[in-house]
Amino acid sequence: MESLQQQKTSRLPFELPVGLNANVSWDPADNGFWIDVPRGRLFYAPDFFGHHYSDRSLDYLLANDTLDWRTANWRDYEHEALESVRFRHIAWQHQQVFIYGQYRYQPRYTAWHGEAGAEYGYSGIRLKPRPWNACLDSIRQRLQAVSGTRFNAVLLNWYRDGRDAMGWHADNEPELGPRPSIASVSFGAERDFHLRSNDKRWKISLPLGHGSVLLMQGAMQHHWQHALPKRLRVTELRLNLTFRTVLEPGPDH
Ligand SMILES: O=C(O)CCC(=O)C(=O)O
Repeated sequence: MESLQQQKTSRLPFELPVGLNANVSWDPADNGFWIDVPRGRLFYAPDFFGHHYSDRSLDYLLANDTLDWRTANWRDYEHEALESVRFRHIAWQHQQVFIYGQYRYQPRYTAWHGEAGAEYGYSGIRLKPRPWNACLDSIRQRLQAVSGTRFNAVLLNWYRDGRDAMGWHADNEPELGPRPSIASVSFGAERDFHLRSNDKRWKISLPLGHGSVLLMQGAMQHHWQHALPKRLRVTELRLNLTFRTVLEPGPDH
């Protein structure tokens, strides 16, 4: 008979498409599943960081000298208004990106931290890193151990509620190299995360909750896309941190 702990851990808490032929193995040391998919590899750990660590991380990442992040209506701080909030540890911004021929505000707030020189660009913006801090560095160390990758930068995304989202894309910018290893950490509200193969044959939907980790490795960014769809029933905020390795300055540097 399986113990309760085994029952909890040995079954993937979401469905993989029939016929995908994914190879799934439970990794007790890191408390997650390694999932080999065609042309890519995932590691999924729904409870990688415990509640205490995850709660403290949320507090740290949103700490500011202006208001209480738990009760503030963050939609009142869109655009330049976000600059009136004095954040202590993270340089949160409401960025405009160039899409479909015009600049538009992103449906989320963002920040970019990392080593000096780890510059990154997408959709017409160029990000210069703010330095590491205690919380980001602590998370980075844990992710480096599980992924075997040395990360030198992190993109932070703050979804104010379920209206904020991210469309289909791949993290395949030249400065991330031919096989980018991406480590994604989520704190706050649980949201669905979608993956689809570039030929649209396969689609995977998985939940990313408070303290979860998802690694995307191998050639995944060149053969799969991912997205965070809107979920209008979600009223709580969520932070997502994707740790990356920037290899060299990009072409439009
Ligand atoms: O919020 C998420 O889980 C997705 C973030 C993402 O796709 C990205 O940073 O490239």
